Amino acid sequence: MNNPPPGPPPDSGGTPVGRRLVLTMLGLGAAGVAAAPVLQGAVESGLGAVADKDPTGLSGLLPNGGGFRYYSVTSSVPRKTSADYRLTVDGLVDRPATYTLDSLKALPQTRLVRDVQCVTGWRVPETPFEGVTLSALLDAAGVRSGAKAIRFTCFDGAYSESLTLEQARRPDVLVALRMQDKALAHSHGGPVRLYVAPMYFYKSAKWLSGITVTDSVRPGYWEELGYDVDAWVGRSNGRDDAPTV
Ligand SMILES: Nc1nc2c(c(=O)[nH]1)N[C@H]1C(S)=C(S)[C@@H](COP(=O)(O)O)O[C@H]1N2
Ligand SMILES: [Mo]
Repeated sequence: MNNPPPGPPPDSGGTPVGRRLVLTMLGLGAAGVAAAPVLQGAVESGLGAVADKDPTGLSGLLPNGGGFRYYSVTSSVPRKTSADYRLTVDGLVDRPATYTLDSLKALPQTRLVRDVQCVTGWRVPETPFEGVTLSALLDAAGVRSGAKAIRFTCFDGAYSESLTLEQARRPDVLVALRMQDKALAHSHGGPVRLYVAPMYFYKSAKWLSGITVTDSVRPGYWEELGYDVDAWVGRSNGRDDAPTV
């Protein structure tokens, strides 16, 4: 195992990442089950970021429907609807643009069914996501020569993410409007989140509001705290699925 990253892991309220964290999560299972119905109800009725009201981070380990856990780095996130949601595309592009939810819905939609994998160990198998490929939005904007990366920002006012331009152009990277064949719920980053299928789920920024084309990679929120910028599932953050020789 490599050295653990310096910051808290994306999902655990301050426990070191890695094998020790997984064991801790297993140990907390019974307490989590007992508390789950109330906390989960709070999340789903939209009372806000349960995890942030719980400094132990325990509620961050509770299931939030179908194996997902709810995460937000802020204590509350404004709600956006089709009336007031906006996504801007700017930076090193010829044609900066602002999309409404309806204008995103009007573009060709791609559906992917892949496993969701959080870096702390939980996984939701074969989860359908649907939306516009990021590459289509980049092509529409006209990426300028010299551009190397993308910075993503969120209307929670705090989270950010990054991809190289090459990663951003992959066909399995979506600006997602739907998950599990439903409109993306607020708690899952709706109305629009990023979905980076081949990488750990922290790359999939919720409440997406900005796509800025840049000349270099600027590490995102968790990446500033030690998580890998290239977050390929199974071969980053100290995991190595390569066969030993
Ligand atoms: N804006 C924002 N996006 C985010 C996060 C966050 O805290 N804020 N957490 C990340 C992490 S660590 C995970 S595992 C997933 C969780 O998504 P979910 O809440 O839909 O399960 O969102 C990712 N995107
Ligand atoms: Mo995560």
